Amino acid sequence: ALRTHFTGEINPEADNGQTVTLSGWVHEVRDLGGITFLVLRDRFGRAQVTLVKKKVEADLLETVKRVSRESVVTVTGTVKAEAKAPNGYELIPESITVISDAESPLPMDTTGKVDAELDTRLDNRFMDLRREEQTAVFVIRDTVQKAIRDFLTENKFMETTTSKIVAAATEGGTDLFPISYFDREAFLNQSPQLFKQMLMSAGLDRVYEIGPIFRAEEHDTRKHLNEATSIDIEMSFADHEDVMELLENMIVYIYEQVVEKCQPSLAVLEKELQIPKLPFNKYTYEQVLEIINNEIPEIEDKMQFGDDIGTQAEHLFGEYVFNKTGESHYFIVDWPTETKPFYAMPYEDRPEISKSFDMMHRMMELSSGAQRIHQHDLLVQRIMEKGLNPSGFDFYLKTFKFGMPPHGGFGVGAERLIMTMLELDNIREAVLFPRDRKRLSP
Ligand code: ATP
Ligand code: AMO
Repeated sequence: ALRTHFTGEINPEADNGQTVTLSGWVHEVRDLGGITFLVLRDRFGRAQVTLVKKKVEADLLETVKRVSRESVVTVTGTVKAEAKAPNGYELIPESITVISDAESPLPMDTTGKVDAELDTRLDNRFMDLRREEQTAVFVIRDTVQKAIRDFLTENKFMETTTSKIVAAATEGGTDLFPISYFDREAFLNQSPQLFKQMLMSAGLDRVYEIGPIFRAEEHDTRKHLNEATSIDIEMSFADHEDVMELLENMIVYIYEQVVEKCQPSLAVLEKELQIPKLPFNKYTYEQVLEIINNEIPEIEDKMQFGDDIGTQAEHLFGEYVFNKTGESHYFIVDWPTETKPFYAMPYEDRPEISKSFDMMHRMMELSSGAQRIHQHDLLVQRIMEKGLNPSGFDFYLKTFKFGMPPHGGFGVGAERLIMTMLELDNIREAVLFPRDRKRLSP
């Protein structure tokens, strides 16, 4: 076998004296004269292979001295408990095979001793991901996505997959990527919004999707991607309050699972997670305006009803909430109907505000959601008021004419969730192969 164990699976006491085979990358070779160490690295950590000059076969030592850093090797040897070694054990080798040589110089440093620029790292992402801090981010992301699936399955949600090639915009008309679709124009989908609502009419009742969304955002920021991953849910016979309750419970469950399952990765990143407290604080849009206008003097321009909450205001308000409550997560609810997409449900008694929310993290917006309009005629009216042509939405509007339950849902950006959880400086750190204004490869 090319491998009997991962490095992290070996128990110094229980496996002492056992013969095992490890495979991985040459993290480093330290030649101290009388003793040479080869540090082998795999996804789960590192193992020290120890070669004592007087005791080891000459050709084994020769192989180790010649092998270049980051080459792929297989080592079979005996486990020896050793308190001085990284995980409390070392491997006394019987055979060492170099399976694939790494050229030198390497395109970037993987030891963390040299700080590479983000661009260099992304250009050489395969190599960058060999750094344990980078591996840790994606180990945690894997746990987060599993936690979401478990949580939603437990709450009777069905995982669905909808098309990414579409004919219409959902989140406003400006930020679409057009593609050619035979002799017609089509677009990459900005959100599964219309599909997930149509599935409510189809009777699937509770659906979710974790999939790509495409947004032709022109700006180059630390929190925008042109291809992001959205965690979308839609639920029937529910209002915006039900949806918010599900969302805050989901976020807490995710944090709990990461704390429970990802301690080694959190330690690598030197992070201690604080599990958010339930229920999340709620501020109405109008309360936010009042606080911004009266209690946050750094914001010079007074805000008026209908204004969007800009980046600076969002940030300073996040600090305000954190200082007041000690919590990073909170909701802003009851947004002006005009600031939200056409599908958000206006309040019956105050149609200028809607049953909508943003879930915020101190650093940025994490999620938007709402109760949706489920009445056909009102929806048509809202589409027209947005300056859109209802005939482009026939396939969607039709599903509102033959029995549509009241429903609501949300979308959470997976990368923003990871970024805020791990306090990453740049959203690109949370994507394997990010797409931004300048980057189309790798
Ligand atoms: P030993 O008596 O175990 O051979 P040493 O103290 O005589 O060790 P060297 O053999 O020259 O020293 O080792 C050089 C360095 O490597 C020392 O700093 C030592 O602490 C360290 N070292 C020795 N053995 C191990 C081991 N098995 N794992 C990790 N570090 C070790
Ligand atoms: P919205 O447009 O707010 O809502 O998107 C939902 C969430 O997706 C993430 N997100 C992004 N992340 C990185 N880069 C981007 N360019 C980007 N754009 C969006 C954010 C955001 O909060 N259909 C609604 C959701 C719903 O109502 O169910 C929607 O798409 O975290």
